[in-house]
Amino acid sequence: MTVQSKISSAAAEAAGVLDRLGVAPALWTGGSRPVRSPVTGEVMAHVHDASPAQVGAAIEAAHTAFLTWRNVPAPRRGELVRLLGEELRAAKADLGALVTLEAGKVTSESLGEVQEMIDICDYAVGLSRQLFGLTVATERPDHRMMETWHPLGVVGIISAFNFPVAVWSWNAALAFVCGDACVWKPSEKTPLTALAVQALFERAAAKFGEVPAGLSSVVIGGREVGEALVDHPKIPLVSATGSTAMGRAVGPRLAGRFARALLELGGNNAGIIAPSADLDLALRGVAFAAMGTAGQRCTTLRRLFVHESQYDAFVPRLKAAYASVKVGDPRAAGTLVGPLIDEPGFKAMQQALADAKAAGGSVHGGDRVEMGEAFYARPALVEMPGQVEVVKRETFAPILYVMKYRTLDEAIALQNDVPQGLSSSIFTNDMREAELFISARGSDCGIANVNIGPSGAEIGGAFGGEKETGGGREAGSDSWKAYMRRATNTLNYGKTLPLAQGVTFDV
Ligand code: UN1
Repeated sequence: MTVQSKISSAAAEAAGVLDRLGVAPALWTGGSRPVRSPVTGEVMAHVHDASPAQVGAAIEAAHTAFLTWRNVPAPRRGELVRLLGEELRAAKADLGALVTLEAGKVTSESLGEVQEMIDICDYAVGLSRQLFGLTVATERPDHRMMETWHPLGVVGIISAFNFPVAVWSWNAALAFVCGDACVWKPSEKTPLTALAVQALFERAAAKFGEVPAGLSSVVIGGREVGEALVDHPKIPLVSATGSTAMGRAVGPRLAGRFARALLELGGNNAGIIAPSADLDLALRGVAFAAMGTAGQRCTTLRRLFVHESQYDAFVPRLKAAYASVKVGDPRAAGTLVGPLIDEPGFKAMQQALADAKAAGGSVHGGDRVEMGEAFYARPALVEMPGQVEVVKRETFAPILYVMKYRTLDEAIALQNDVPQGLSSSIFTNDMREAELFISARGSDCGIANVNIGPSGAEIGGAFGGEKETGGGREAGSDSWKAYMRRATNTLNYGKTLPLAQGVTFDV
């Protein structure tokens, strides 16, 4: 197949998928913003940026929708999310194909991303009957004290290209059952999947029958659209996923107006291969975590600390896996590593490799794989003499820095000695090492795993990290609390008015 015929097939495939998913052609043709497929480099569509007036109108409509939606009983709100999950199940193959075309993920990972959406919908449906607060013992007779959780308002969602649809669903599925409305600014690089998800939401809403207009909307555009969400007084919570630089801009602006920020920023995730590690298992865990999604997950494994006793047994096997992995069209069977998102992504990778070399690293792989206008690269394994500056910085590309360690305390200190704190893992069969790693003096990350890599989390746990990762928690556990406001209620069913702390105030 020539490059040209591959290109046209990508654009044609996108058109077919958008049509089947019910996205009106007017939404993805004739606009000023071209949408390129990283698979072929070809322009697939031209979407329309939202004007400031349109963004404002979407937020106002969402706020009006919220005023109605908050009165709908939560289990009934769950029914909308159940219907959304059904639409996603029916559209899984098509939406997965569009994720591949727009974000460049291999088919299995794109389907996994849609599955993650389905999973969070199922989770949110159950949650819609469990948004409970505590009843607390009160010090006063004939009193009751309790907490109630109420809908919060409009949630602004800013998402990144690498999980173009799942991240929206982690936020939106919870927000909808919590009684909130959502306005979504997808990455400029992946607006088509957002339009497709909005079309599926509208199908679910039509089946539900009484969803207020504007409960969910998509606003496409650049930084200024994100800023409009961040600055709008009718948005009490912005959930933003992306770079630490983005978070640094968003966080203080939200703080300035006392709005909530749920930040999901950079990761620089490590793995430790301990003396007792099962090397077969570790090899598979490291390969997926470091090379999967072409190194473009926030949870991607970027730093590997191998015990000196295992280095010569493990690292050559890992190098062989790097050399054998199939890089290419993510739609093709057998491909494990698809393209980088774009040219700046490829250049950042090459720059990091040059910096690593200059710092004494020995680079294996990392070369460009020629595929027309698109940017494919072989994943790179870099043996480093130590954890120098380039290793401490997050480069969103398939680069794994490998280093030796002697003691576990040293490995844990190295793993924690980066600005980011998202995910981490240890491969060990020593129970003491495993427990130490996840203890208070172990990993300082929001996610700490044993005998699995740092990526590929399930939705049931709270997802997020510490330090420059931003501190936010999304998806499972009690993450839903970010999308609601808590009221503490004290009720007096007696005939006297005892004051707390024994205070007297007799009039
Ligand atoms: C991200 O990389 O932006 O744990 C999110 C994982 C996925 C989510 C990653 N469930 O790798």
